[in-house]
Amino acid sequence: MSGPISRRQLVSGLAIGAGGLLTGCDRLAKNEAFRNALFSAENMHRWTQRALTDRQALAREFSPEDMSPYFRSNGTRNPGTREYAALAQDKFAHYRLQITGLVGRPLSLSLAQIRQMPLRSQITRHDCVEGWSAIGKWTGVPLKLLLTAARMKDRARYLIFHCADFMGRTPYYESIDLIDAFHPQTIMAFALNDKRLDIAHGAPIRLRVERQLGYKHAKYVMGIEAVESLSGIGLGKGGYWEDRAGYEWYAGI
Ligand SMILES: Nc1nc2c(c(=O)[nH]1)N[C@H]1C(S)=C(S)[C@@H](COP(=O)(O)O)O[C@H]1N2
Ligand SMILES: [Mo]
Repeated sequence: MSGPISRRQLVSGLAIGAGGLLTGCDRLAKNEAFRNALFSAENMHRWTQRALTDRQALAREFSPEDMSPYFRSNGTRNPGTREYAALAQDKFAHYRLQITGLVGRPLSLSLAQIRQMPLRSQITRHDCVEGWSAIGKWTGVPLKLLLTAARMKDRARYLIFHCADFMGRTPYYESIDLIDAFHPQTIMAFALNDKRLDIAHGAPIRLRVERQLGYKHAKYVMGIEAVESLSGIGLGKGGYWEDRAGYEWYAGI
């Protein structure tokens, strides 16, 4: 049901489809009276304002004293493929982040190039569905700068993050919509707690999408692809865990 939202709609503040942001209300909406009141013209306006503001709100940021002494690692701790081992061996000097799909100018960026872009650091709490949290400082380039540099097309609705690791034979991947892609705290992070990202935490670069749960934060990102639809990618549900275990595609916290 999630309604895709274009960048143009976002910018002009018209980003509200019939579905998407109202998903949580399906059950209540079956009650006719409730539904009529809820979807009356004036309430619709209030609702949509509210839903949009909620999605664009910032995740809490912490101070250095709050940082966890130990930041767990979860899922893949080393992709273990020959390709990845070769990249890791020379400290990712030959790594290139590919930005492809619905873009006017596909990019292939080295870590040195990425580090020269305007950067952002944020101390945030990572929450894993498996029941643990950790507070850490992440540094990286805002995703929106990469998308602007690649001249993402108006037709794009989602960003796919292609990862270097496999679960069994299936590659890990994730996806987000444009609200999260342009969110100021959404960064491609190459440092954790002021050190180069280590292999366990997703070296050389990983997504931080601070309003969502841990599994959305793709590690070992090799490519970012702008697409119109999630169908045809993996099993079409927008992520490895969404495809295989029925995890929510939008894992808001
Ligand atoms: N490529 C990839 N990204 C991934 C995973 C993974 O197994 N492979 N695990 C996810 C899960 S469930 C969590 S909680 C976080 C863990 O990040 P960390 O290892 O840096 O703590 O990464 C997420 N991103
Ligand atoms: Mo997780």
